[in-house]
Amino acid sequence: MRRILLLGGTTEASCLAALLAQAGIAAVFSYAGRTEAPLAQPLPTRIGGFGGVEGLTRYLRDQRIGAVVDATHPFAAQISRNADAACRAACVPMLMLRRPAWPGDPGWQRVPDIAGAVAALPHAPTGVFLAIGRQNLAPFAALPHRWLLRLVDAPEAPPLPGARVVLARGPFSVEGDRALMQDHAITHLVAKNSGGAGASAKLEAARELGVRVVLIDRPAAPDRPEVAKPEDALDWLHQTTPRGV
Ligand code: 3Y8
Ligand code: NAP
Repeated sequence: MRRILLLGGTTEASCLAALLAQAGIAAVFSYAGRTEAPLAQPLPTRIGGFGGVEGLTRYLRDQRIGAVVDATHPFAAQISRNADAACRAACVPMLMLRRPAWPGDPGWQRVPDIAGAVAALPHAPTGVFLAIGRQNLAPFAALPHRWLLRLVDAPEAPPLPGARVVLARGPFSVEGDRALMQDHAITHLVAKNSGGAGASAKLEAARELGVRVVLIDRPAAPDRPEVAKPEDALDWLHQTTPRGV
């Protein structure tokens, strides 16, 4: 039986890890190592990059990986491109486990990328909740707003001038996000169209408060079979890996 590589870092990846462990299926869970103390998984876990396409291809061959499930976040576009290329090179089947994007809401302003989100914000100073993590904050620095940031780990230096930082790891609640935005007199929310339940609370809270939402569309995904539910990924593994999994 050949092992499964599960590229994780999302709620769906954690759910699939539990299903694989319960089924006694040989699998390895992979984190990028973005956070100091990622959630423990019920599978053998590796943390850190593979070293690009070449490193991942070598990993697939050396570890005799039988199939890859890319359950990374919709905005983790680089790892998905790399996995697509490495799986082609190593002739390993690959499935995307990806939750559907949130459907449009007339009250939301959809933008294609971070630059679009910067351009969508007002010029006059106001309270803005940037709930997009830590990696894409620099482009907002030129704007005069009162920033509220939510990060997983404490930043070494203030990520934006005058920013208030909340340290929290989702999934989040509507009540919690509503109170957070009220306490900080937020008028605008910037979010990624991550989809899923783990990040949607802020959108519901914003709707209730009349906070304007700027929603960043997700990048294109590789052309691979895709499922939205962890149990459908398990079915795919049974059908795809020789002698079942
Ligand atoms: C390291 C693993 C689980 C997974 C939980 C999901 C839900 C909570 C919502 C807000 C939005 C944001 C951010 C977010 C969410 C889940 C999921 C999801 C958004 C952890 C995790 C890792 C990361 C990396 C981190 C990024 C950041 C993004 C915070 C673990 C908790 C904003 C994305 O400090 C940093 O460098 C953080 C970086 C990539 C985006 C960014 O660009 O900064 N996720 N998030 C994974 C790894 O090392 O491979 O630490 O336990 C996972 C989760 N984050 O099993 O319960 O499934 O989406 N993560 C976004 O969606 O906008 C928070 O605050 O409202
Ligand atoms: P990314 O930009 O797509 O990938 C950048 C590099 O990080 C990859 O080329 C790879 O390094 C490494 N990498 C990414 N995910 C990995 C994984 N699961 N296992 C091993 N290496 C990985 O990734 P990102 O957007 O920084 O996201 C990193 C992690 O955070 C992912 O696990 C993702 O699921 C999770 N996450 C991201 C977001 C988000 O908004 N981006 C939200 C929630 C969770 P090498 O080239 O060296 O192999």
